[in-house]
Amino acid sequence: MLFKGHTAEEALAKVHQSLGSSAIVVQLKRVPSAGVGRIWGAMEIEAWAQAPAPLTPIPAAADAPVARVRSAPKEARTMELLRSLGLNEESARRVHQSIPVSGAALTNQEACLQLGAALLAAWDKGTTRIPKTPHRIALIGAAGSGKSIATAKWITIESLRHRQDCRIWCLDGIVANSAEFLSQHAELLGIPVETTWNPGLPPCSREFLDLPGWNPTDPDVSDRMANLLDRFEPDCLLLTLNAAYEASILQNQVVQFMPFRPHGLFLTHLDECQSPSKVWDLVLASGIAVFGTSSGRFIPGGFDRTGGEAWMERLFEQV
Ligand SMILES: Nc1nc2c(ncn2[C@@H]2O[C@H](COP(=O)(O)OP(=O)(O)OP(=O)(O)O)[C@@H](O)[C@H]2O)c(=O)[nH]1
Ligand SMILES: [Mg+2]
Repeated sequence: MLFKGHTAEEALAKVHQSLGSSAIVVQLKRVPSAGVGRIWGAMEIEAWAQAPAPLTPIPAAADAPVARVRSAPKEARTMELLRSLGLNEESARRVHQSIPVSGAALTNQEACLQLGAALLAAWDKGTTRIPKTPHRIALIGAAGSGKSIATAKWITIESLRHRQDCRIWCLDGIVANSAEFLSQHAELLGIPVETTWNPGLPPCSREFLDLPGWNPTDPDVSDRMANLLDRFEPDCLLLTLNAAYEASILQNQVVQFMPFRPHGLFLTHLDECQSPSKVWDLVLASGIAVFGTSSGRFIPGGFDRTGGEAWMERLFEQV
């Protein structure tokens, strides 16, 4: 049977409502919306699902609850698969918990589909605060994470490919913003660069804020940055992470920058590391999705907006 929803979560809720929590999703794909949303490119999720095969009773141990014994084959296969995907224990636990408990024994393919659906649902949930077309963009993160290079790529694309009028604010934190190359690059493109905050300027269709990186454990510098962000009022605030860093360092940066309430993640240095499990670990831990990626120093090359499906395919290619 076919079920549709605006998000994977919504489509799956309909599947479970109609076929029960042990329904097996056999295919999940994103398709152009059937309604008027198609005009502006809206997408929806199609889920093909079937009712589970009737259970063959499994003799239960005298002291074990029946439901647990019945779900054991599925539980074991799902956890086994999650580990083989390279996700860390915390992510595996989160994904596992989000899959409805079912007594049906699953084939590998069915278990993969259940997992894929759960991962996409988590990704979609993490995109709710990311606008489709951002207007006021700020990349924040630790020093040297690749914010200014990514911003230079982004303004080039907005200005030359999309013909948008852009402005860039290159502001100092407590330390001076040393991204000279960004100002020079913007000037080459004819994009105005502001180095002091001036709210009286007429708005542009795309405004970018470039700040030097900082360590959020320093309260003074964090206050200053929070103040600048409050004034700029970004509709797209992205925590920028160097994907080539150790997973534990990245997880730590996510925790430290969460109080700034980023809308999404932006990953740089994809030319040096493309580990899909690392990306999923970050999305699952932060609860926010990856808005885009940047790979390499060359401007404007290697700037991409990839969605959850692409990262899911990369994850499953490893198995
Ligand atoms: N290989 C590679 N190098 C990169 C990438 N992005 C940035 N870099 C390099 O990383 C260094 C830091 O990049 P920036 O864009 O200046 O980093 P930043 O986050 O703006 O740094 P601060 O403003 O000092 O916090 C530079 O030497 C860049 O050339 C990337 O995707 N791949
Ligand atoms: Mg910079």
